[in-house]
Amino acid sequence: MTDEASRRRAEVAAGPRPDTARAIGLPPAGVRGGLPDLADAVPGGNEGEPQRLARAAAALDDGQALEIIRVALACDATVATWEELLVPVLSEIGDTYQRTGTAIEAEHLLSSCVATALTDIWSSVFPAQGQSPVLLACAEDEQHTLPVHALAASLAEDGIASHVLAPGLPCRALRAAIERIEPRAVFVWSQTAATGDPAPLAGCAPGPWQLIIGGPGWQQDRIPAGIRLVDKLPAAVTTVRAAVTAAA
Ligand code: B12
Repeated sequence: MTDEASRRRAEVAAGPRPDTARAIGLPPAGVRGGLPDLADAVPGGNEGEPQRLARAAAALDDGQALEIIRVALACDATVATWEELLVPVLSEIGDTYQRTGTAIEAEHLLSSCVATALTDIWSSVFPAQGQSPVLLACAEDEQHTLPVHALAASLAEDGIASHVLAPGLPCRALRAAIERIEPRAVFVWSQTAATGDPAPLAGCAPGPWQLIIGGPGWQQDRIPAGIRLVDKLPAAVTTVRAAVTAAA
């Protein structure tokens, strides 16, 4: 961790800026407000980074939320930040929405902060000379893009550049992109059952590329031959990296 990253982590650990919370009529850190149960419900104790991030999202403090995420990404790899900080808070926001029908505004705010911070990482890496391209996309009509950004950022940390075509990419457009980019690895994400019919992907496999899919939406008993399903971000990184390395 750099000195600057340590300093920013200590500053962020001091908690959300009370002036921001007051300005939008919410109590400051440590006082329940906004979405009262959100920070308390995130597992892992009272005052960890996930709780601070949940509190910032609940207070609609995008500056603080983005800062917490950026500092975490500067201190740890994307995989660790995604699994230990972002997945718990996103999952709790989703659960809160399901339980109460609230938190949609916090969900939108946090999504945009997560996408911004991860895009900063993957968009700064360009394909090395002779490197096989990687294509990452969301299934048709799929609006949940954050796991694709997490994968792109994780690969970028390994020096692997990605073409990111998210959200929802119609299958025929995926096929057209594959033909144009000629990637060695293609990854497609489905978050919900509504976008998780894998049958149309049969038109995109097999080929000289490895087609990899991930996400809880996919109907696992209908996956066409030649397509590989992965269940976690680290497995997705390893599988994409192996496909790229094999092609080099
Ligand atoms: C952020 C979010 C949104 C944002 C997305 C913004 C964006 N740019 O991505 C917005 C606001 C657009 C949105 C919209 C909707 N959403 Co939404 N959303 C979420 C939320 C909070 C996080 C999504 C996410 O990134 N998940 C990824 C991680 C955090 O969660 P996970 O998939 O459970 O992770 C597991 C595995 O997938 C794996 N994993 C995690 N990361 C990775 C990465 C890779 C590469 C791999 C391989 C595996 C992997 O590990 C985890 C543990 O097993 C989820 C809650 C949730 N738990 O997912 C709801 C959730 C997915 N949404 C939901 C719903 C209902 C909707 C809407 C229909 C709401 C509406 N009424 O409009 C729309 C649908 C839009 C569409 N057509 O796609 C439901 C889906 C219910 C279902 N089972 O179908 C959820 C589960 C919330 C809930 N509990 O009700 N959403």
